[in-house]
Order: sequence, then C-alpha cells, then structure tokens
Amino acid sequence: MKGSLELEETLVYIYKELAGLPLEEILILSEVDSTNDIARGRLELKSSVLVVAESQRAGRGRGGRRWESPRGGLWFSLGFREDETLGPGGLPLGFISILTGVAVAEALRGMGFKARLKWPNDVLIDDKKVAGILVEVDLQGGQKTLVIGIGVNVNIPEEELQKRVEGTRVGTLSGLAGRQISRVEVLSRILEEFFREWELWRSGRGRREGILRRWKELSSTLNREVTVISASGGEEITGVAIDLAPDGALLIRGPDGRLRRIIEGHVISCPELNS
Ligand code: BT5
Repeated sequence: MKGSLELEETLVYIYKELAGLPLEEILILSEVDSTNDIARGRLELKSSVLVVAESQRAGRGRGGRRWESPRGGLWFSLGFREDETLGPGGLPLGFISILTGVAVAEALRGMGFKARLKWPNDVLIDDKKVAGILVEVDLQGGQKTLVIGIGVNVNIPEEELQKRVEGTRVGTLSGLAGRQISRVEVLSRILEEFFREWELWRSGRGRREGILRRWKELSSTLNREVTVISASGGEEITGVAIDLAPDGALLIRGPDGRLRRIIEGHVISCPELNS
C-alpha cells in the first residue's frame, strides 16, 4: 500500500463489493488479537457483522490451538446474533462448519485452485492446508451469538509460514499459484458462496442435503483409512471414514467392523494424504 489514497480506493472498492450483503456492520482493521473476539464484542450492538483484519496477534484454531495470522493473509469473522428459534438443541455447529467449508472450497475452485476438504474443517490444496474455519457460539446475558472465523493463507511466503507451524503441511495461495492473489476477490467470492447457501438454509428452503453431498464430493477424508483423535477424551480411533452424518459427524468403520461416530475431533493421519 503506497499511500493513503490507494488505501482509500481499496476500501471504497471493498465496501462496494460487499454492499449487497446482509450485514449490519463491516469493520476492516489493522492488527487485532482475534477477529472472532472483535465480532463477538460488536454483537452487543449489532445483529450481524463482518470483521476483517490485516493480521492477528492471537489467532486461534479449535481447542485453543494457535492460528498463525501474519500480514498478507485473509483473516475474518462473520458474527450473527441468534434467537432461540433454532430449538433447544441449539445451532447445528457441525453443519455450519461444513457449510462454511464448502463455501470456502467453492470460492477457491472458482479462482482455479483445486481445493478439497479434510474433516472437519480444513481446506486443502495439493494436500496442504490453506484455510481453516473456527465456529464458536456464546451466551451473553441470555443472548446467543454465533461467530464463524475463517482464515485463508493468501499472499504469504510458504516456507516462512511453514517455519511457524508444526505438525501441519501448510500452503498459501501465492505459493501455489506463483503470483500474488487479490484478497478482496477471495473475500468477496467466499462471502457470495457462503451467503447464498446460508440464506437458503436459514429461510427454511435450505439444501442441507445438497451441501452435505457437495462436501462429500470435495472430501479428501472419505473412503480412506484415517486415524482420528476424538476431542472428547482424546481417544485415537483408526478405521475407514465411510460417511458424513447430517450434523457434520464423521462415521468410521473400525477393523472389528464396528461403526463409530466422531462428533468432534482431528484427523491426525490419512495414509494417502501423507505420502
Ligand atoms: C483451524 O483450527 O483450522 C481454524 C482456524 C481459524 C482461523 C480464523 S482466522 C479468523 C478467525 N480468528 C481467529 O482467531 N480464528 C479464526 P484447527 O483445525 O484447530 O487447526 C489449527 C492447526 O492448524 C494448528 O495447530 C497448526 O498446526 C495449523 N496452523 C496454524 N496456523 C496455520 C496457518 N496459517 N495455515 C495452515 N495451518 C495452520
């Protein structure tokens, strides 16, 4: 960014791109701890927000894991104030994460990237993790909030990012494409894909089946032997991932033929992916 004029032009462009979206507030910030926290705070005043930041000091993944968020990436959160109309079972968080994963993968595919999905929420290109999703709900003063955090590694040198991340093969769009990629384009494509399905689903005309089918088509996890660490109890389960349940749970058939349902967890190995 050379000067403030260019910055202003970029912001005007972003606001124009996002003008038609059903959002009460759009915040574009420089550095924050976590866009999920800013979004949650804004929901005290607004019923729907988008918060985008240039970098995050304390970006997080599931289970308190760290999410590296240097400048050049796209780090943002969508926040919605929820009422209780979704029933006593609450929000189907697993499904929301699946819907969001499909939106991110479709957006990147629309830009020519061969994005695939790894259960529950990783977006992979060439078996490298380029994006992650963190869905959080919170009750504050009887008010339920839903925050969907999305991180996409856009213009970041791959090796530099890899040095900061252990245990996961990371990828960045610029590294994979060999050129800089427009973050505004990635953002507006993701939001377009997301809101199309989101509004259909929320209005009750939803295509839950369609979303699940698309996730399965894009999945790099199904029909493979996987080892999953379940979030509840940290148990390791190995077997063949055979299906995705409507609530986003992964169904695994173990060597003894038993079917296991993993609602929350982490795939730690998947032979064909690691080779
Ligand atoms: C995720 O968690 O993949 C969810 C990441 C969500 C990040 C967004 S950014 C905007 C919003 N604000 C936040 O604070 N968070 C959200 P999980 O499946 O738990 O994966 C975390 C693991 O991914 C870490 O333990 C690392 O191994 C790896 N990792 C960390 N940073 C990464 C990066 N930039 N790219 C790829 N992998 C990364």
